[in-house]
Amino acid sequence: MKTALILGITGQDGSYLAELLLGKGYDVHGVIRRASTFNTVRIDHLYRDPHEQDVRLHLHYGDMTDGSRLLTLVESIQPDEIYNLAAQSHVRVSFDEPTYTGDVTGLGAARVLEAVHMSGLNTRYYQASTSELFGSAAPRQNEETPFQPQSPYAAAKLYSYWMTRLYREGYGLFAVNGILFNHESPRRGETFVTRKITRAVARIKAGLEDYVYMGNLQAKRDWGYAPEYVEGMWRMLQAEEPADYCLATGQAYTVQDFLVAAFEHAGLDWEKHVRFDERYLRPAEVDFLWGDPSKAEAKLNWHSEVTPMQLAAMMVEYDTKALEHHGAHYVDQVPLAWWPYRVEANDD
Ligand code: NAP
Ligand code: F7E
Repeated sequence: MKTALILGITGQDGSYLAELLLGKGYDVHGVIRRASTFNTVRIDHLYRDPHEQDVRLHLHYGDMTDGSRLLTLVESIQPDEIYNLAAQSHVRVSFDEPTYTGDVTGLGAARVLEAVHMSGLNTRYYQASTSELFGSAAPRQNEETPFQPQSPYAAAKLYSYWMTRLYREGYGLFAVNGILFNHESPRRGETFVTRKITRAVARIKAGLEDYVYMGNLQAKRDWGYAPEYVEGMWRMLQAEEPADYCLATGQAYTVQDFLVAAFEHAGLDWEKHVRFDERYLRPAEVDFLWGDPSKAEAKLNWHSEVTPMQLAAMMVEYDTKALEHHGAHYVDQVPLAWWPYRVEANDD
């Protein structure tokens, strides 16, 4: 049985990855942050009382800013694989909190890499790199495209990308960068654009709200389905040699395309309900991310199935059901386990 340590286990990707690894028989350790309220809603369905027999999910308090704690965890858990998914991951917020983002998202990765190096273990390391690294570089982007970051978040991720390569090339660590294009799901954080739209559609449809206020609708993104992307992360760590890979659907749409599809799926006219608010603009924008996943397809046999437009429909369905089942005030606390892991592939 292998042992994995997931940093960022309470996030969208961390929760799907924990499910995937538990399903494969791993012992899974996850780091959670101490908070005054419970912040484990995405993994509550996986949690079992530690007093029971054969529990394989273990949670530990820790923080990416606390290097000594990270070293203690690595040395005591002795993981075969570490997935570093922990980050202040919101691009717009990174302009408000640039140095905090640099500390957690950039230096945090260096702390984990150094902990692995100091421990002398043969742990394999996955770094959650991002298509935001490409920034203003012209599409389609792949592993050879030069980076042109456009935000404090992307600059922090650029540092963690290069530290991962440095520990691979300098110290021989099995350390890889997954350069993932946007990936979404019903578990997506509520302030990222897809989930903001699908939650708003559900609430407008239910008569709870009339309008949603949006920023730049002309940005283009390549949106995939998060459970498929965590499978790709795992495949990167099972490869014979460490290497960096892009994961993407290869399809790009504007924010407006996604928005129109979401409203139409609910039978609503988007133009009656969408208003502009400049507070959602960014000091620098990433206009066009469109990924080329050929390398991952050829070397990892990884393929995306769910298209961006199917994703829009799926997320509207989820948010609508969540409102019906749990009411307006409980929409963020619905159990997520019942949502199907995979959807049937339909035409757009
Ligand atoms: P997410 O939902 O925002 O989850 C981020 C995770 O990091 C959460 O578990 C969060 O804990 C944890 N975290 C934040 N600050 C921390 C700190 N100081 N110490 C310890 N943990 C901390 O992000 P995601 O969408 O799952 O993405 C996973 C990773 O992939 C992130 O690194 C993100 O930057 C990167 N990425 C995401 C995408 C995408 O489209 N989703 C694309 C490319 C790369 P709390 O729950 O306590 O906040
Ligand atoms: O914005 C535009 C916004 O916040 C997408 C993170 O997971 O993916 C994510 O970063 C686009 C941008 O994601 C609103 O200006 C318009 O052009 O959903 P988002 P992101 O910035 O692409 C990358 C790959 C990551 O690595 C990040 O961690 O949508 N947009 N109006 C809006 N965006 C938001 N959030 N809210 C709006 O009202």
